[in-house]
Amino acid sequence: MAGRLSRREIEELKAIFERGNLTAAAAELQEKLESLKSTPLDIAITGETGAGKSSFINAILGLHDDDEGAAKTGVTQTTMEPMAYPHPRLPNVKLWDLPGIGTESFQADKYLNQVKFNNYDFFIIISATRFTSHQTTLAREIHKMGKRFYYVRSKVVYDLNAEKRKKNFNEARTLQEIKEDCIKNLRKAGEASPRVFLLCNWELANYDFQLLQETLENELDDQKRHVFILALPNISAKILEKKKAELQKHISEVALLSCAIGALPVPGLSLVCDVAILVVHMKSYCEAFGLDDESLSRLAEQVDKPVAELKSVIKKGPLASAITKEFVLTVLSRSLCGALMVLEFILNFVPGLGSLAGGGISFVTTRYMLQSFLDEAAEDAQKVLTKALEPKAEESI
Ligand SMILES: Nc1nc2c(ncn2[C@@H]2O[C@H](COP(=O)(O)OP(=O)(O)O)[C@@H](O)[C@H]2O)c(=O)[nH]1
Ligand SMILES: [Mg+2]
Repeated sequence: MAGRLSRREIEELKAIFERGNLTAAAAELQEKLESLKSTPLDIAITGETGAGKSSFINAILGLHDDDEGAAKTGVTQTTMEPMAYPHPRLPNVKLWDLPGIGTESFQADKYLNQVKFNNYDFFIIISATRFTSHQTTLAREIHKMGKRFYYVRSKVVYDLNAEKRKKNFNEARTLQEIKEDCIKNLRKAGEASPRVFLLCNWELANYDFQLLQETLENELDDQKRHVFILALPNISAKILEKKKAELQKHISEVALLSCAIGALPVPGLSLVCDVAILVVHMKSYCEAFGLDDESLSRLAEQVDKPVAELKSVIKKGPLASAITKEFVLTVLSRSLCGALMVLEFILNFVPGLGSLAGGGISFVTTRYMLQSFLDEAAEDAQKVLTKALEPKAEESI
């Protein structure tokens, strides 16, 4: 049952009320949720000029090369200053376009000091060609400085196209050979377990992007993983599912906050609940899934389909901009019945919770509302993705 509370939730709910100090509990929860939102994640992108660093940054940020806030591609950066590209929705997530490593005078240790290596969570070395000595010294130096790096071989389509001319061409084998060559070279540079990923910046849904993303996720701590997942471009059903799971993890904290701040009665309804909290979180769910005008227009442009066509499959919820207090009140009155059923279930099955009265109701309502909204938004997002990836309808002559 969607509304079923876990033992942990019940314990947390009880603890808040037993402690009696709701203001302190609210402040604590607020701080926890805020710190999650403001967790910084700084990813350094380095490699030779022309390797595809700027294109990779745009692909991760879900931006077109010409979009505002996108990294300029096809231009040589002449300064030694790293350029920050904040995520369009999560400004604490930044991709750093580092200066190219190709110059003759390149010295890895100097370079790393100049770009302030300690500011980054990890490095991604991008290469579009065979392994070079600059890459080797850079990899070795990053390792020596105690930082992690991932090696990305971009533009693999070029390699595949070149190999295709040969008689016994086999795509999987060619990719494997490129990868093994990179691994061998990184081992020579002293990296015991090199992590190598082949990809094309224009086709992130293919090749090793998913593997790269999963490897990064596994190697980040909980808070950084949360922001990393939410920052991912909505290019696959799997990413959408992960976002949903990540948002779901924090619903009960938001619901606890709603009850701890001593939620007010909702006008016109026999309910207590913090409508403002619902507005903020529902909006952020939509934005995480790209269910906002800006993201949909960008997606429409990328897949060359009218935005109305993508919007036509959104059946459940409104877009981020339409989530207002009034909207939430309408949904609340509609789902009042569902929330109360859940409440009744809890009061009957969890002895001792009945006394929580208003706070308990607020917890249950908030949790129920967020859960149903998250389910619906995720469903809409999957439909939009399917529509976007569908082959274009034959144009009539
Ligand atoms: N085919 C292909 N071209 C790419 C890829 N990534 C970048 N490019 C192109 O390679 C050129 C250099 O890319 P850019 O991102 O500016 O490289 P940077 O100098 O490392 O920032 C540009 O013309 C890009 O459009 C890729 O994965 N595949
Ligand atoms: Mg560049």
